[in-house]
Amino acid sequence: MKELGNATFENYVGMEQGFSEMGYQIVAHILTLGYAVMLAGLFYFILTMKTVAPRYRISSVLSVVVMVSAFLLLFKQASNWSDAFQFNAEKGRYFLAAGADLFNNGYRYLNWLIDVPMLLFQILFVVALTRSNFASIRNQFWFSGAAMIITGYIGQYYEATSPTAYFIWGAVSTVFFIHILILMNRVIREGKEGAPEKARKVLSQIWVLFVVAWMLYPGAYLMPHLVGIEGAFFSEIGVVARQITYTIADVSSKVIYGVLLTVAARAMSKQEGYDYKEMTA
Ligand code: RET
Repeated sequence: MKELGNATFENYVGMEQGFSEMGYQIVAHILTLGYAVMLAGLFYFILTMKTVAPRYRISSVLSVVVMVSAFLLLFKQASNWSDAFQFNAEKGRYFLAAGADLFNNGYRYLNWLIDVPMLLFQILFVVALTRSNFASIRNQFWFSGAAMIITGYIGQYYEATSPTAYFIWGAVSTVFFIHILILMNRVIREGKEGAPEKARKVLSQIWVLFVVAWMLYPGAYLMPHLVGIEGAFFSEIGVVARQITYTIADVSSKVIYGVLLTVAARAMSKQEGYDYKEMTA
């Protein structure tokens, strides 16, 4: 077990008992679905930009930035998966390929370093803060977002080798995550104050989506332990569950979140006299 160093646990499964055809393919397909949705989202955000008043369009622009970076990352992640494991006809399973790069989730973390500040920022261009200071919230979002990811990135290297380092870095990351949740709750509560009824409803949905989708990431971090480190550590269930969790989280936190913000911005635009439906009728 030592020969793989700080490699993530997907590689340990690939070295020991390997992946079944079904387990391997589910991951390959779900990773492909992930980047396909990002490309589709890219077109959605470009094509719907004009449906909101000019002051809200920066939100769509930020979604476009997120889609492009997520598309590239997930494309890379999918080829990393198919390069890292190779079918062994004798055993009828997929094993670590000789001479190839190991599988690694680290690309994701570095992608979040771009996407997390963008996603947090984005809502500030849709809602109007009543009491809080825009620049202060923005800076706190930046700081805690980056700190949460960098500490988590370091921690994930230890998931197979040092539970202590893994849990300590994970706990530090969680402190920043809680700070982000508190800030976001405040932003949404203030944002609802002057907003029209329809936008208020959508903002409530955004809060629920935000909490659920963002919690999936620490869930995926813990996955090798959630499924039972003794029994399932060397099983593909944890691997498949983790990649499915990441994909649901990515689609929710980037695409659905962006769509809901567009819907909220459209309701606000309408209240301010920018009614796209009427303009094009
Ligand atoms: C880590 C480490 C373990 C503890 C916690 C984490 C939180 C990660 C989050 C990531 C969100 C990513 C998003 C990406 C979108 O592109 C780093 C897994 C709390 C919340 C929204």
